[in-house]
Amino acid sequence: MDRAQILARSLLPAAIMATLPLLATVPAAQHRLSPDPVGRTREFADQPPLADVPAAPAPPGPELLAKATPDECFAGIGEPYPPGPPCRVGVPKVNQSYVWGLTKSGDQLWFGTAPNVHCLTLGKGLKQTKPVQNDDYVCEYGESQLRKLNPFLPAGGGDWRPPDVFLYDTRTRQLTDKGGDIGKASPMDRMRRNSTIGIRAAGSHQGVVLLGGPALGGINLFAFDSESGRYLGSTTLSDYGNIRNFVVADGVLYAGVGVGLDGLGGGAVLRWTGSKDDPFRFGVVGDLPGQVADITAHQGRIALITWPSAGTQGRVPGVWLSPLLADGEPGLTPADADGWSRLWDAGQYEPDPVVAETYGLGGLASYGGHLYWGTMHVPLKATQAHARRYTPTGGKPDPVAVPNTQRTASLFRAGGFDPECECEDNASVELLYGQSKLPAFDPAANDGAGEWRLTPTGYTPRFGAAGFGNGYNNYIWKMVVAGGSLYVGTMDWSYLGRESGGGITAALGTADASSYGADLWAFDNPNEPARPVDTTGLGNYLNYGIRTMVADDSSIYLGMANPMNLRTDEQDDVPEGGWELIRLPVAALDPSTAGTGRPLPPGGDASEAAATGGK
Ligand SMILES: [Ca+2]
Ligand SMILES: [Ca+2]
Ligand SMILES: [Ca+2]
Repeated sequence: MDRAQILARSLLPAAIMATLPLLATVPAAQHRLSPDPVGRTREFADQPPLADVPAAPAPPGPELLAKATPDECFAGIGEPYPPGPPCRVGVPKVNQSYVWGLTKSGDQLWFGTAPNVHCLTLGKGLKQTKPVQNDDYVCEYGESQLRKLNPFLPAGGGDWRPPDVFLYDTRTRQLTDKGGDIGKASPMDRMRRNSTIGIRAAGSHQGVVLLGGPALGGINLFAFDSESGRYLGSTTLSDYGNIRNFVVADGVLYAGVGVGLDGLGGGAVLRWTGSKDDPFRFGVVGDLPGQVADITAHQGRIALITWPSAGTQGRVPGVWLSPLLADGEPGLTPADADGWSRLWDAGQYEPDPVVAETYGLGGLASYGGHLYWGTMHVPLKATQAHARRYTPTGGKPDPVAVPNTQRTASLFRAGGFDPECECEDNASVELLYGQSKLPAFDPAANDGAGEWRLTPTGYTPRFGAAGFGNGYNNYIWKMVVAGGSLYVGTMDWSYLGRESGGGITAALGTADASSYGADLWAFDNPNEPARPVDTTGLGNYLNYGIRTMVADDSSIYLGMANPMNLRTDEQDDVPEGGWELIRLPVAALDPSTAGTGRPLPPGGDASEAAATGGK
């Protein structure tokens, strides 16, 4: 056991560690950082440096800037990991699967990764911990070497590895590993990095970059000086259990967090009051009933969406608005913490109350005077919740629960805000892509045997069906406004779900091989349907999701989710697994017709449609 492991064990009683959701240990000794500082590029990446790209005509498609490289050799479930890569024994494996936190500071992109999230989600969220191996990925769970080293580690966390931290300079096109700086600073810094599930959030302000994620006993935060690149230190905020997004509004940096383990204690909004000299100062300016997922500025306020926590019944995720930033002292202050109002919740759309509690809300953006958000659905999570509620003693399972509980991501917006009001029930909510009816279970029907009924949601979609018409688009995951358009990134699990059959196919249709991979859609103005920008993972159909996006005047930078940890053969005709950082040039639209929204045509006021379409 190395020094950090001893330290971790001495600091944290095994009883506490065993209750932690995922990891309870420190570094896998075999973990190593990318040997290739620039990453590989694809054919389409053969372009001049950004500064030399002409403004017009619009440059071509996606460009791979950086990608995870294999970090381990794999010789079979439960087998020791052979030395390498390169691997004389076994095959190369790429453990880092998501760009989980991404922020832009000047020309720099700072990001952190997360390991084997697909395995962790199945293991923790769905309690599926039977080891699985196929051509795409392996989840070892309780058979992993990490678990053998630390038997108190929950099996669901066996595929965890310490996350990476990188800096990509868009001007010099250099990728620099910054995770090593953390490890070198002190044993405590190293222990924090090596006890962080993944770097799930990143933000930057006033020359300070903050990267953080859920960890042992709280959230861990790491700070860098964005001007010098110098590592500034780390801290653990033990009151919180999760952190997903930062936002800068009116010159102030805010973060949304979950209180307690997995947000079981609700959520909070933190205002950063730090500096380079003292980077970890925060005040609580929002007190929410659910853990905070995404957060954005909207019409003089902060808007956010919440997520459910495991085991919290009756806490349906919602959309919340802060008091006006300009009221009283500049920005949000602790006096605003109890002043947030709920704009909407998933129970206003989803007719089945058990399914509603399993919704996540994902993607959040302010565009054309409207607030946009989407829904997120972990496959089979609602099926499990249904079984837990109605057959808790392991009775006969509902044979049609699978098709009736699957959901595809829906996309909403709210408009018609009166900026002077307190906003509860004031804005009109409109469904853009979704369903007018969904199955809901009535447990009292059939003399208590229960019955599923197709039930009105109360909404009529303005533009189209859920998932932009693709049943396997299960997350609206991230949104960003760039070049006058609103870009919406999804998770599309059709590749993973292609052989599901049965109830999945009945609910979502047959997976379409021509659209494997994450979708990116764009609204060019608030009044027309979105157009598909790319529906095949931006050059790699194993990229099942667009997890993070940031933008500047000419480009969107996309952090991709790709958990196919055994897809490392560069000679075969299948693309490779592991996270990707991609640049997509955006053609700037005419600012007179977009950006803040094209002027509405006479009689075409979006809020009128919302008044008739929403509830
Ligand atoms: Ca204020
Ligand atoms: Ca797709
Ligand atoms: Ca390949």
